[in-house]
Amino acid sequence: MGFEVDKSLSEAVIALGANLSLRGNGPKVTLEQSLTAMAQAGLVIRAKSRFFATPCFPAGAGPDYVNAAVLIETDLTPHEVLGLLHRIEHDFERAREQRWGMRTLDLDLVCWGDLVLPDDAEYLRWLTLAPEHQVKSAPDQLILPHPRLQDRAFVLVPMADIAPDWCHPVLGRTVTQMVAALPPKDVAGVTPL
Ligand code: PH2
Ligand code: MG
Ligand code: MG
Repeated sequence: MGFEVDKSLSEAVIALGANLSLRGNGPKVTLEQSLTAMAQAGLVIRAKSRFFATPCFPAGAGPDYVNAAVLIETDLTPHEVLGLLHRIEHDFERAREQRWGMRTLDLDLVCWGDLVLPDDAEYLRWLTLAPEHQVKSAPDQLILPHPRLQDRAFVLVPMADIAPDWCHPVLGRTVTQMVAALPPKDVAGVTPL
């Protein structure tokens, strides 16, 4: 019986980011506070990465970010967790204005075990979206794993702290392998605080 309870729990990774101060606090304090908010909302935080300073993407679009990642355990559904993350972002005065714009707090659900959402075909469409379209179109539904995960040192390097062996269900590569495939200067730019 105990096994059934365990099976209903899922492990997921949330990427945290911020590059604007809020209520007199810098991004690192905001990220710490958001972890408390997540725990209060019932997410069990199994592992927490270091905090990193990372150059803004796209380059020049704003101040450097602080990024981190956490491994959570929950019996909620991915959509329920997404709703909870949006509520916390809202509490931290996150305004959803500009794509890749500056932000007081960004909480992204980046993967959920080996789940692929919404389905394989739609996932592949987002995965292979040409860079010029990436700038303009944002998915209006939950896509898992995050379709740009493999490109971003500011997501993968923190993830390597907490889930180095997680294997991307479509690309078939572990976090460690995806970090190794990034341009070395991208990885070097992600510096522990
Ligand atoms: N998030 C973005 C856009 N650009 N750049 C860095 N360094 N870190 C981020 O978390 C980040 C970004 C959109 O969510
Ligand atoms: Mg986001
Ligand atoms: Mg983001």
